[in-house]
Amino acid sequence: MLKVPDGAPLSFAANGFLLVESVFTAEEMAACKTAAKELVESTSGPSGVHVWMCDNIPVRFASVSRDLRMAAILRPLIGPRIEFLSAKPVFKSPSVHFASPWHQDQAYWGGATKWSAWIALEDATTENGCLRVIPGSHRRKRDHASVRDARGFTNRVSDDELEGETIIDVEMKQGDVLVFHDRLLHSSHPNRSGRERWSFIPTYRNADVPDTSTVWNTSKPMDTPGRHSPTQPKEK
Ligand SMILES: O=C(O)CCC(=O)C(=O)O
Repeated sequence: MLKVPDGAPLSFAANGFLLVESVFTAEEMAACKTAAKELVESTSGPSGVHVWMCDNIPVRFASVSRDLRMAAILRPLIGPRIEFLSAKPVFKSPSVHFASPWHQDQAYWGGATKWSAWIALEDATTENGCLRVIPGSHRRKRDHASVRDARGFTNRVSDDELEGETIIDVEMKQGDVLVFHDRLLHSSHPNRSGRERWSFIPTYRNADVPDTSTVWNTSKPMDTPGRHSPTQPKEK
């Protein structure tokens, strides 16, 4: 039974993120990891981020993104009419030793607020590259430097600019979900575990709020009768 924390909207408004534990089962997450490895491991660049738009996302991952449990978590935060936009399997290879740099997703997207959900396909720890966040940082847009190197993530906030900020390491168990605002400053630890680390990050917006972002020209309503259940995927 899904347990959304009491006071979720207030906590999200204050912090810019919300952790919900035990949303998906170990079997669901293991099946997603196996599928993600087959589909994108060989094509993931050093950043490990692969993007699927909502009209070309494999069914298993569309189902997780639009699952009723996700809708139950997101509705109190976003409102009744949610649009699913896109999703990213994120692979931290054991042979890539750098951290994902600090950034706000809005620096890439612009436009109206988006909400993303970092879904732990396996346990995420400080050793294998869990997410790091700065509570309350969603209240202010930060300047990002434009950087082009082998690490990907072309918009970055440097570590020096974050002196004095409170940084939280978000260790998560397989199946936990961290919802976060697109202005939340986040990064992740390098993967020093010697093993891979997989996560999956769908992104959403409020269908009732006009959005000037040009990143998406497709979206799907969260609630579509007859969509697939993640426990009975039709295909990858
Ligand atoms: O999962 C990670 O390591 C970081 C991913 C990330 O920050 C992003 O895709 O915006």
